[in-house]
This record gives sequence, C-alpha cells and structure tokens, in this order.
Amino acid sequence: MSPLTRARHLLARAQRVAILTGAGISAESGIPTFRGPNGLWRDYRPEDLATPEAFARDPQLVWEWYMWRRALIAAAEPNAGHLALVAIEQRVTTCTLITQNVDGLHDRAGSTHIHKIHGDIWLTRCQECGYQRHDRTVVFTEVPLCPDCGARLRPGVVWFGEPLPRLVWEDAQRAVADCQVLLIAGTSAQVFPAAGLIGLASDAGAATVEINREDTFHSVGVTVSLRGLCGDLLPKLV
Ligand code: BJW
Repeated sequence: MSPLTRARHLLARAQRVAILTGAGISAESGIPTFRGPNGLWRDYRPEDLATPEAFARDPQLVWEWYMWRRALIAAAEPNAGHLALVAIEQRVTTCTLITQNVDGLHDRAGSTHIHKIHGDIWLTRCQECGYQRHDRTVVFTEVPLCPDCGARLRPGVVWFGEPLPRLVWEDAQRAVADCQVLLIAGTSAQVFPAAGLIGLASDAGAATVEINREDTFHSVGVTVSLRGLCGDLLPKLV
C-alpha cells in the first residue's frame, strides 16, 4: 500500500481529527515560510524582529516588517490545501484546526474551528492595557499608539519567549489528546510548544500523518510521512 493510500485509509476511518498547520500550507499562496532557502529568516534574524526585545529596541523596524507582510498577505488567496482542510472539517464529527500561521487564510478558505496559537497578524494590541483592534485595512507608517492609554501598540502575534494564548493552547492540547488522526501540514515543527503536539498525539494513541515537501525531524516518528506540496497532496487525501 502506498503511503498516500495508507493516509487516506486512516483519515477515512477517523471521526475525530486534529490538524496542525504551518507556513508551508500558505507557501503556494505566495506567502514566504520562515526557514529554508527562500524563508524569511534567510534575510532577517528572528531575534531582530520576532521577540519582545526586538520590539523594545526598534519598534519602527518591527512594524515595517509586519506592514510588509500584511501587504503580501492581503494580496494572497487561500489555495487548494486550505480548501481541502475545509472539506475534511465538513466530513468528520470533530475537526480542530490548530494553526501556527497568523495570515488568516484558513478563515478565508472557510474553516470554522480554528485555533490560532501564534496569534493573528491583523490584530493590533496595546502592550499595557487591554485595547485591541482587528482590522485588515489599516496602514501604519509609524509606530501606532494606544487610543486609550498612549502606550505603543504592537502586532497581535506571539513572539519567541512569549507564552501562547492560554485558553486557545489548552483547547488545542485537548483536541490533540482526543483525536484519532493528527494531520501535520507544512510545518518544520521546530518551534515549541507547537511541535510538542505531535508527541502528545502519538502518546495518546492517535495516528500521525505528515505532509511536507521535505523531511523534518518528525518524518521518521510519524505513522505516515508524505513528501510533496500541500496544495497537491491535501486534495488527494480527501
Ligand atoms: C511545504 C511547502 C508546501 C514549504 N507544501 N510543505 C523547548 C525546546 C527548545 C526551545 C523551546 C522549547 N520551548 C520553548 C522554546 C523556545 C521557543 C522555541 O521553540 N524555539 C525553537 C526555535 C527552538 N518557543 C517560544 O519561545 C514560544 N513560547 C514559549 O515557549 O513560551 C514559554 C513561556 C511560558 C510562560 C511565560 C513566558 C514564556 C513562542 C514561539 C512563538 C513563535 N513565533 C513565530 C512568529 C509568529 C509571529 C509571526 O508570524 O511573525 O511563529 S516564529 C515562526 O516559527 C512563526 C511560525 O508559526 C513558527 C513555526 O514555523 P513553521 O510554520 O513551521 O514554518 P517553517 O518555515 O519553519 O517551516 C515551513 C515548512 O513547510 C518547511 O518544513 C517546508 O519544507 C514546508 N513547506 N512549502 C508542503 N508547498
């Protein structure tokens, strides 16, 4: 039996599915991944852009980087990979989509049960008070300030060294511990605690199916590892 057929069988029998996605699923929509030869970290060091320290040191630079990414994302459309995950959600009893992506393409594709564990690039929030605003159209040319307290506003994403949103993360862990199949699509799974979800699923007895264009650290440990593009393999899986 080919790995693709095996993965199809696993998925066809499952009623409780969890899905972990990463930047690779949006790559075919034209949004760069983080790692790898064409990744964002090729030109920028994560510690210069995606940490609270970087923002404290140079908020203008960090905002410029996020405004550049917002513009790329605004021009992008969900692809066949995103749409295939909507089809899975419609077929099974429980489907929890856990995404590390901040681009909102799963929402735009039509998925409904989404856990955004690394935040949302369209969210702008205050560092000091509870103010936040979700807006896909606003453009900042300089560091925005909070209309309520005057402190700096920041992108509503999770940077290195910051905790994940607690309730979202707890729900994600629960869904993974309870699923029959965990589908892992387009992530290098090098960033924790998200990467730990794969071990959590295996330990709880779930089958794990990885889709990635390259081998990852998890490729040998998962139940089935498929090499190829999300936009090609995910539709074939459903
Ligand atoms: C395709 C494809 C196609 C391409 N088809 N495939 C345990 C051990 C070691 C370190 C740690 C640990 N626990 C915590 C840490 C520290 C740190 C960490 O994990 N560091 C590692 C790098 C080692 N983690 C954290 O700091 C986290 N916070 C935390 O743990 O807090 C604890 C705490 C508790 C209480 C108080 C205080 C703290 C937070 C992590 C936040 C990560 N944030 C980022 C930026 C988000 C905002 C933004 O977008 O700007 O999230 S970093 C970046 O990496 C982004 C991504 O979501 C994340 C994952 O990347 P992803 O999605 O996997 O992308 P790539 O590029 O790595 O991979 C793409 C893959 O797709 C590749 O494999 C390609 O082959 C593939 N591909 N095209 C199929 N078409």
